[in-house]
Amino acid sequence: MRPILAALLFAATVMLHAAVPAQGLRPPLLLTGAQGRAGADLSGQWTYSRDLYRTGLTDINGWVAKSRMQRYRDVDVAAEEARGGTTFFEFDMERGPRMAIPGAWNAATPTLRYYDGLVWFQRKFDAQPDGGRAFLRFEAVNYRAYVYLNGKEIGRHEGGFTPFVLEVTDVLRAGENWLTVGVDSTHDAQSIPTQITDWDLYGGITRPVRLVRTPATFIDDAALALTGDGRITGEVRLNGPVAAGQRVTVRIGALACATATTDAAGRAVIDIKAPPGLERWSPEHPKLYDVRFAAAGDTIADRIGFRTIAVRGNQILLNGQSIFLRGISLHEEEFGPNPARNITPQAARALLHEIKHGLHANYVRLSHYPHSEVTVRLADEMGLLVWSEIPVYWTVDWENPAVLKKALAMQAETIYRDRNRASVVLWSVGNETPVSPARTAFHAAMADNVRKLDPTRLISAALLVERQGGVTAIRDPLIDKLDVLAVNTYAGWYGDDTLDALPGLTWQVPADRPLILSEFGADALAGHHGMHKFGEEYQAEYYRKTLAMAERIPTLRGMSPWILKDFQSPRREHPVFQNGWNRKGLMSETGVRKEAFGVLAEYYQGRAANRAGTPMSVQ
Ligand code: GCB
Repeated sequence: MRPILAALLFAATVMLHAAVPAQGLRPPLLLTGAQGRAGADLSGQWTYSRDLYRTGLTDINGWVAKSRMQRYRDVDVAAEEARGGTTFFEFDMERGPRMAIPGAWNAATPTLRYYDGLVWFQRKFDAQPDGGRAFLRFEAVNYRAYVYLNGKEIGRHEGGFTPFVLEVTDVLRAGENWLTVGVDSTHDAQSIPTQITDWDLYGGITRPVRLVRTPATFIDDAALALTGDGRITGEVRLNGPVAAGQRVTVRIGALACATATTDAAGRAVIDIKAPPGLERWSPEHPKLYDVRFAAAGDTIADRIGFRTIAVRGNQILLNGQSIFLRGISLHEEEFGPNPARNITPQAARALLHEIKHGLHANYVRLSHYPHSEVTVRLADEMGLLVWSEIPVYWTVDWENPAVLKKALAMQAETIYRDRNRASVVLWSVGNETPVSPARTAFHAAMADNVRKLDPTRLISAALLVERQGGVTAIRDPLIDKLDVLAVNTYAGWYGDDTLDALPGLTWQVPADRPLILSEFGADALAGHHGMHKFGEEYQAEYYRKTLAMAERIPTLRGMSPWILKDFQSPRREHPVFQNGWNRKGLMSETGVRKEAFGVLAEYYQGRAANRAGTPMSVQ
């Protein structure tokens, strides 16, 4: 495209996207700290009913769904049938098969392995009125959720990896309640991501669902962060009839206590000088404080670490000190032959333990979507810095303002969920998106929005690179919006480079910006040996040579090679080596370390002992 035309198109798309309001992205309800509140965990056995043609939502010809198909109806099918008469049903949630929730249906039964569509889930639970308010909080439903309680629709949500909260105070009844959720895993040209990715479908209610009880006026959200100029700032938001004019108290361990008063909107601003004894959170010293927020008779607790993250020239500074990010990428998949994306504390710990103590890493890229809250909290506790991203991956519908709106909403849901997590230092706004004016405007709108929502963290994106001969360069106008540049590079795996050529490749990157290799990797089948593709020795040598190449990039400040563990992907169907698994893991799906694991572990051990940013030799 001619440059002038491209510039005009870019300007037009920026204007188009500028029409999307940056305000109002705060989810209406957050229930920060929900896990510690009264209520009930609705995990367990739910019944389900497949609905490939979506007849429970819409009938043929676009007509209203037939009542005999509406899975969410508040009806005892067996009792109705016993009564006889003309009525009949083509479902019965009560007598349907059962599935453990949370967990993806693809792992639950072979008949659902590649099912991509609508499934209805139902679970009954008992409740008693307590004079307060009641909510349902879903940590993640992949990809669209239609939620009904006692036959009434209470809300919908789109986006497979972020939480949402629905109020059910007026629908909840004393005694037995019927919760029905339609889960549609289908992605389309306007979804995020679209239909094709390099990971598995994982449809379902993949994270916990909780019934949460609160007083009439309650603390909906509370956040605190350490600023670069030595202050602890944040906010507390109340929701309810007496939210305004309330005294708010915030206690940070035994170290500090701050007070403030809510304004007419129920919001109080916290801003105190960081107490002198405040210990900074870092991977080596992951200090978390017990923080209690109290207002209007309500209390919530959190465990919060305090640290600063900044960029100066081509350095990344954690608590003012230059740091090298010794990382690895991770998909949300537990170890085992048939993962269900059910990230229990044990499953998360097994993964992060390998990263922290096996690889000697201090950083993890949680790709390619927001991971479970369990994982992010554990990263706080164990001391791992986190890159967080939403699945604006490869190509989405860049020109469509409705899609941008979805991306902004997902990003906001992630930021509001995780802004108390000291581990999260980088928000990424995209992965390997091909440069075009519309795409750059889309990402620019995302980056501007992230900056507004969270000025305390850094912005990045995993960019594509351009290769000319032996020279790799970043030619992407998006870099103006980023704090940290990041690129994915696969020379020596994809393409024609021999491994011996890798250390000689040169990089043309800005001298005054920090760079991260957000991905590099090669497939190997655990136990398969040889200096050829899919052999463990080839993968190990690929790592040695790529690390040697990386050492020659003077602005390199970190890396997150692809990837800790083999993961399921319908794109990968070599019948000998892959069988539905992307084999770029340093470990097999069941946790067997490949030879390359040791190469990276040794490199990181050396790096950890070395001063940050100093190049070191690779054997
Ligand atoms: C990439 C993608 C990642 C893929 C990987 C691969 O660049 O970001 O999602 O899985 O390459 O294995 O090709």
